[in-house]
This record gives sequence, structure tokens and C-alpha cells, in this order.
Amino acid sequence: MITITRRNFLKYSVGATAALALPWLPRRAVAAAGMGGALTKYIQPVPLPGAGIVVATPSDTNKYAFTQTQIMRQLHPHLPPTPLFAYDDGSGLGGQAGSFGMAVVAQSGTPLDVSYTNNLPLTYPDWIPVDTNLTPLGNQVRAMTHLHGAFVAGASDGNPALTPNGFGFGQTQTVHYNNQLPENPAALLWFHDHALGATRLNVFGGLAAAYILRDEFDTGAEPNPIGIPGGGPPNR
Ligand SMILES: [Cu+2]
Repeated sequence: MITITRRNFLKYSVGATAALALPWLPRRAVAAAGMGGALTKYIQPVPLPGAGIVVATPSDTNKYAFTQTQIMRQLHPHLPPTPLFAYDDGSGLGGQAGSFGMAVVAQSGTPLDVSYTNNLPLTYPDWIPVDTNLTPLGNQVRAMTHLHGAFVAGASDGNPALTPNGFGFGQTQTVHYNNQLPENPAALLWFHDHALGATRLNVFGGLAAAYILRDEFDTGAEPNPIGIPGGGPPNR
């Protein structure tokens, strides 16, 4: 655990010197990334669902079973692998390019049952500084997922009023995303961690993913009834 002293707070707060305050990066990487943006831009393709962003595979018909887990990813060819928290659909996230690693493709009118099982470390690793005045159970990693922007029942909403301590190692949150119309038309939503007092830690860690909602108009394919672009990777 890193104690947040006033001095540390100032270090983390000053953007220009932020890279110098990342103790988990080797000095070589800090030198490449710090002060002046020495990282070479535009040398990799933009990750898209199906090409750098994993499109989640259902665990069964209209069901998904995710595990929150720690992975290592190289975020730039000139940087060493970086630890991240991620939602894993059971695929191991092969081919994932960065931290925003997962996309669910759902259909308006077709409900989904989704589970999230916490397989993260028992306590926060050193690369996530924790202020234990704010977390419900000290340095313990507690997770809880919320589908941002969706119309769902309270018990499926990642609701800290119902589960103030979130879900610890080995525990599973189960939710029902009704995707019902007219409340849930085609949209790009996202799901992210929402644990009480720990959201900032878990989202910083990487627990965020896309939820692409299709309907009869925005089908994702071309042609479609409203004449918008389609044919992207999720629909290949
Ligand atoms: Cu949100």
C-alpha cells in the first residue's frame, strides 16, 4: 500500500511530472514517456472491436460469464508490459491491444444474463495507490459492475445501496440486462466498475468495457433502414 501523504498527493496531482511519480515503471520507460512526449505517435492501428478489442463470446445462449482478472499488456511498442485489471470472457483476451479490452454486442429486445466473478488479487497491488479512508474494507479489492446508461432493475445496476462491500475474491455478481424497448434503443454504452469507495481504483486499473446495443434500425450491417455506415468488425 502507498500511503497518501500531502507530498505524494502533490506528486500525483502535477500532470507535467506525472510520469516521474509512477514508481512501477522502469526508469528507461519513464525516460521514453516523460517530459515532452517522446513516444512515437500513430505507429499502430486504432483498436476496433474484432481487431484489437475482443468481442465477448457468450458462455451460453444470451449469457455471458466474465472474470475480473489481472493481465499484462504492452500499451505502446516502446513501453514494457503494464499490469491491468480486465474483464475476461474466458478467452484470455488474446489479441487485445490496450486497456479498453472488451466489447459486448447486444441486441435491443433480447435480454442477457451476465455474471462477473472477482478473480483479482486479494489486496491492491502497489501500482494502485489506495486511500483506505474511502474504501469499505481497507486494502481489499472489492468489485461491482454497472452498465452505464442502461435501463435495468436496481438489483442489476451495480447498486452500492444493496451491496456496500461489493464483491470480493471468488464472489460472483449476477445481473439481468433486459435490453428492453423503448428504453434501450441502439447505443454505444459501456460497463465499468462501480464499487463503493473503490470505483476510481478499479476503473483506473482497467475495469471498463464497451456494450454495443443494436436494433432493427442500427443493425451494424449495410445496408440498413436508416442508411448509416455499418459492416464494422463486430459484424464480420
Ligand atoms: Cu457510469
